[in-house]
Amino acid sequence: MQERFDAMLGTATAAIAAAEDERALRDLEVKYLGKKGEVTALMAGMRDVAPADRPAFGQKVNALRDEVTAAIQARRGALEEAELARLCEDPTFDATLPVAAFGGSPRVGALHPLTVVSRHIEDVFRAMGFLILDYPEVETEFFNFTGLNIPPEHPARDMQDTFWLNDGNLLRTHTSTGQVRAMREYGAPLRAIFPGRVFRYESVDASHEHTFHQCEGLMVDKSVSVAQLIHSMKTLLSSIFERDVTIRLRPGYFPFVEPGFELDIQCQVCGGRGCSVCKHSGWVELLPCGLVHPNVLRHGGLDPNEWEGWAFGLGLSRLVMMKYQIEDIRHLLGGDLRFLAQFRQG
Ligand code: FA5
Repeated sequence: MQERFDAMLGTATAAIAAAEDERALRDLEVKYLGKKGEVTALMAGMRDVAPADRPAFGQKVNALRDEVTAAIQARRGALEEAELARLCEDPTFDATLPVAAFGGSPRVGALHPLTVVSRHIEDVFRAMGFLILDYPEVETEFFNFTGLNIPPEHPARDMQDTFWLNDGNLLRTHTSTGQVRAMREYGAPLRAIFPGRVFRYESVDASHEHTFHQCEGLMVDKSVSVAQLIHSMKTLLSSIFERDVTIRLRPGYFPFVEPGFELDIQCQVCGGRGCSVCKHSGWVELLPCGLVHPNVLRHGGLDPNEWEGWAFGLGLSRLVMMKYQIEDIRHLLGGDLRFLAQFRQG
């Protein structure tokens, strides 16, 4: 019996060592280790062996199978190395080409959920005649604070902890920076949204990031109303959630609006029962808004006796969390591809 096994091992290892490519190696793998392979057939012959000899027989077949497997692996490694060496010598080989060029399937990327929702918002507002504007992330103190009726020493500056830069500029703490910029750039009447990234020096938890996204909206016209504002917000939120959502308005203080409101949305992650996202309150603060303060219109170069405006500052990151039931804001910018792959469409 031992001679028979040795002979088979000898033939198999010689053939494996001589295999010139992966295809030949795979044929040998099937020939010896496949379901109907020669080593597998030996195991099937166990029933013809005397019961007392079966354990020894089984061990020998296993050892033979292990040796053949090891020989195949070694040869496969050698073939791969040789192929790599050949490619490295080949001046036409481009290591940056997608895997598909070599017959594999390329990893398909996905739009980030923030991009998906941001584009959705842009579509809704574009249909209502709004411009989509993009303003700098590094801002002057004027556009972030003073122009928004928050002069130096005003306590409201402490409402948003700020990353100050050495040159006196700052990382914008909100997208409201676009309000005065847009008024100066386009005058009135004006309808615009400015989605973008904002930064705050604050501690991070499930619903707070130091870097997150907002989308500001601004409408300036001869006569505007809170009813219009609420209608636009309802239109937006129903479109995003593809159903009627429950919202509530509370009075809110922001120096750049008067009156100011906080629009909360019932937590879509827990359905209002309470979870880490809504801090167990059932509501998520999503969208402060209000009528533009006359001083802000003035800073924008507009006469408050002639023009009125409303504005909102949507917490885009929180909206994305609500829409996709993401329980922790840190997933959004965490860069984990397993998280992002879940948003692949099609
Ligand atoms: C503002 O940023 C105002 N500029 C909004 C505004 C615009 C008011 C126009 C009136 C008129 P606030 O600091 O509350 O307000 O932030 C707005 C939204 O951003 C919040 O409702 C919340 O959804 C989101 N947000 C605030 N801080 C964070 C944070 N650390 N992480 C994630 N989202 C946040």
